[in-house]
Amino acid sequence: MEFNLGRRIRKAISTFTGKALIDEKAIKEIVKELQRALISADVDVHLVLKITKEIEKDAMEIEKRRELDAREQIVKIIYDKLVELLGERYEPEIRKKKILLLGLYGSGKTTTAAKLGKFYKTRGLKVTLVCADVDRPAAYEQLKQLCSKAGLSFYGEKDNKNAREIVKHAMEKLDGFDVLIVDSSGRSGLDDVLIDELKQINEELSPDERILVLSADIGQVAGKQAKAFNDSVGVNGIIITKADGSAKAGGALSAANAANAKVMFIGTGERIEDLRPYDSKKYVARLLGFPDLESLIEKVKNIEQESQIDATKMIGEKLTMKTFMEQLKAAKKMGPLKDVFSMMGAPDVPEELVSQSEERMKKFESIINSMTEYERENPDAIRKSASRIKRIALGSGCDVSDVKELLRQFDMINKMMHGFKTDRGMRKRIERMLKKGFKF
Ligand SMILES: Nc1nc2c(ncn2[C@@H]2O[C@H](COP(=O)(O)OP(=O)(O)OP(=O)(O)O)[C@@H](O)[C@H]2O)c(=O)[nH]1
Ligand SMILES: [Mg+2]
Repeated sequence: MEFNLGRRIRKAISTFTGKALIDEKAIKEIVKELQRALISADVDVHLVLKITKEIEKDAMEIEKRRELDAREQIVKIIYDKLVELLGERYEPEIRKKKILLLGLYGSGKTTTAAKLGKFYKTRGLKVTLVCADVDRPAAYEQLKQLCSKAGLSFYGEKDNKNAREIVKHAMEKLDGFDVLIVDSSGRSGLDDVLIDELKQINEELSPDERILVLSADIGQVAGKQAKAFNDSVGVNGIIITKADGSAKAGGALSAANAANAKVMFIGTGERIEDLRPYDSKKYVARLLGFPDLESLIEKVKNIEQESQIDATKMIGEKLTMKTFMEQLKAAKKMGPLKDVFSMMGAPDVPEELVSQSEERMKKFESIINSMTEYERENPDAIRKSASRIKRIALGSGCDVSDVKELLRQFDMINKMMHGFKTDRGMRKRIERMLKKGFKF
């Protein structure tokens, strides 16, 4: 299923944006995952390597600049490259025209003829469908039924095996149509018989649009087929059908784009309404589950805010009583103790807990003031020595239990900070601990 591609890319992006730190490793990881996802959607390996290389290069440059919105910038690059890979946007002209649909067996020509007819009908044009499939016995009935279902006028000659004649008669007998859509025979391959028949219809009809109908499940072969049909009969563009049911739609769309075939519409279901003009931006947005790039970026921003930890400050720096106290002081200066928590990555501390903590903090500050320089750097030394604990308690006018409490809290925070380096879920654990009554 095509949503598989979407799901995999979405997952890769959310893993990436959820990282505490965007570094080379994180970029390499998402690039690898994108490669896997695209290759599994049958996108040509060379194309995959090309765009992922470009993504990697651009992302690495952003990483080097260490800008705050690196995540957003990188997600935007991925989005843009996917759009580039999948082609452009087609805007159908709403005007009088003659359309010839062609393609191999079962690609979806007849269904698409009806869908396309309905599309133009709902835009105010008078549409007639012509059955010029003289190969398959049931073709006449199939199109006729679809037409009556969609309220479209139909022309066909059940027993006539000459496609050119049918088209000729249709043109003679019908006037007053705005859009004439001709459904032609399928073949198992692009052989001389098919080419000849298409050329004949083409001469008779002189269509404004010759549209090749391709099924998404042929994947990257779509590129070769588009080229072959264009070389032999000439096509103006293609319609990719069954984009809803195939895991290879990405492969088909990207290959068509690489072969310079213009994707005009995509079919996304069996119902007559399931056809829409192609727009690679919308396609990617839908693939990723967002209506547009802006809303995707908005989401990324939120993830970023949720997980905002002052990672550069915390990581790599050994926590000592000194730095611990510096943080406490800084927080005091800044006012709300909430900032300390937010620096630890736990921004949503309940207010009551914070106000309760202020007093405790003052106590802690005086305890830390009673420590020697050595003790502040090596809290372990205090922990191991009952006499040090006693001396510090006395000096700060607190109880031994307060000193032990400080050590315990310090230890916890130290572990948490270590956890930030490796574990994003740690933040959740801190929050849980805080809710259970972890206090300063
Ligand atoms: N899910 C899905 N099914 C589609 C779509 N387009 C066509 N189909 C189905 O594909 C099958 C073949 O469609 P047709 O329209 O008969 O194909 P065709 O190219 O006219 O086939 P021949 O005339 O035999 O060459 C039918 O069962 C359609 O319902 C689509 O966009 N999505
Ligand atoms: Mg057909």
